[in-house]
Amino acid sequence: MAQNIVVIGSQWGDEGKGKIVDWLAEQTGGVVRFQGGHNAGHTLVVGGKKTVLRLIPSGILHENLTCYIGSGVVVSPEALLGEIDELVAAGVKNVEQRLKIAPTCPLILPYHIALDQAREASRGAGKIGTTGRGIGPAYEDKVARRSVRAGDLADLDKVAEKVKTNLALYNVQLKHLHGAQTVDFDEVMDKIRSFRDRVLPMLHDVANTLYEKNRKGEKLLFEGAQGTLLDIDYGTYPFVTSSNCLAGAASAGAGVPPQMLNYVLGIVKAYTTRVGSGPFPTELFDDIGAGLAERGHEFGSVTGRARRCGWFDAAALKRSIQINGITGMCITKLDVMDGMDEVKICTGYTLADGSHSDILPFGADAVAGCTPVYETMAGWKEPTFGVKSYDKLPENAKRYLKRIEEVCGAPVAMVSTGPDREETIVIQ
Ligand code: 2SA
Ligand code: MG
Repeated sequence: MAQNIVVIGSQWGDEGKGKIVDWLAEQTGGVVRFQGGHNAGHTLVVGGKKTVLRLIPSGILHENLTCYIGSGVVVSPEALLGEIDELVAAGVKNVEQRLKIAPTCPLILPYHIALDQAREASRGAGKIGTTGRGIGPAYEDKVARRSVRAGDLADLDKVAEKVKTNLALYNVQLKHLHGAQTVDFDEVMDKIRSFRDRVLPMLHDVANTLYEKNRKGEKLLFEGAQGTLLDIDYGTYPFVTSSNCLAGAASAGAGVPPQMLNYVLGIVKAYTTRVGSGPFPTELFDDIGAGLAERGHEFGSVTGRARRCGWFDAAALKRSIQINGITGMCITKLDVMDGMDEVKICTGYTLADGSHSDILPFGADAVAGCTPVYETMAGWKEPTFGVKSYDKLPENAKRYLKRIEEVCGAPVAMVSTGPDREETIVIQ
């Protein structure tokens, strides 16, 4: 029987999903993105060569594999074509032919980007720290039922009508609410005309193809973006992204029945990072945090922003394991913790009212009131970098992984010990 895997971020994103998706993709009949947009930054290293994917699924480097963008993704045609051109320039073959996009995907157009950036500027100190890619406004249009969807590109008159209506609404906001530059109708339409002929041939009934592939026994890989704690419903709202980043979102976002999601692989960084604003209970402001940032090269792969670093938060992971139904965890970047004298795991919090919780609460205000309760363990001096079998890991690293399993309540199925495809340990 086919076993389809959903790969999701279990923390605040940047857990290393891209590498794992690329690694697992080989044995599948397709990789599917189901939410987010080009705010994602999925880094793959193959044979020492680094590729950062933003919108295109992390299976595209496998030359015979078809990749799918499901309806839950907001698509910037400009970013998409730019990314395709970069891949082709790097020698990846038939990218455009191997990419299938659901016609129901809402498009990100220039006014979404203008709004995202103008709103962030107006928020001042309360800014969310968005990637400025227009993601939030594009999802707003979807929910408000006024998106220009990919399939609309077939009818330029219809597109023009929608763009006109949307600009009437947004230019007032841009000008009067934010004192920002308005967006010109003709410029938007010129842009749409410039990418239309390349986008239309990629449109495809993704839901039907995935269903049929599954029926024939082909395995599918669903690739999440961002992470559970950035989920629009269950994350540290309002410091979240504008989509559901949970495993369950793969069903609606790809257009497949939930029974098709057989295994949920939660990607879990061995410590914690966050980029953008919002509460982060285990954040470190000292040399230990700076050391993790430096050794882990913790900079946003889309925006280049420095990521905040902290200890492993098992109480946050517990939440993530419950709401995603994580079957197994893949622990990444364990090597970044090599050489530390001691390591800490947050097992719960003292809440603002003095009570104790062993699971992360919902929403930014409650999370901001969490003071972490730590367990301290001895670190390991021996390098784990590039280790390819579990037995060869240092004893203290194994103890750390075991303790994570116990506190979080899910098994460690894989360990990643370096950025390259090969630097991966499979446990079960
Ligand atoms: P947005 O742009 O509306 O989705 O931003 C809202 C919040 O979601 C966070 N967010 C991310 N967090 C981690 N990684 C992301 N992708 C890039 C990366 C980010 C980058 O892989 O490094 O390059 O800066 C990502 N995308 C969105 C964002 O920081 C806001 O907190
Ligand atoms: Mg990333």
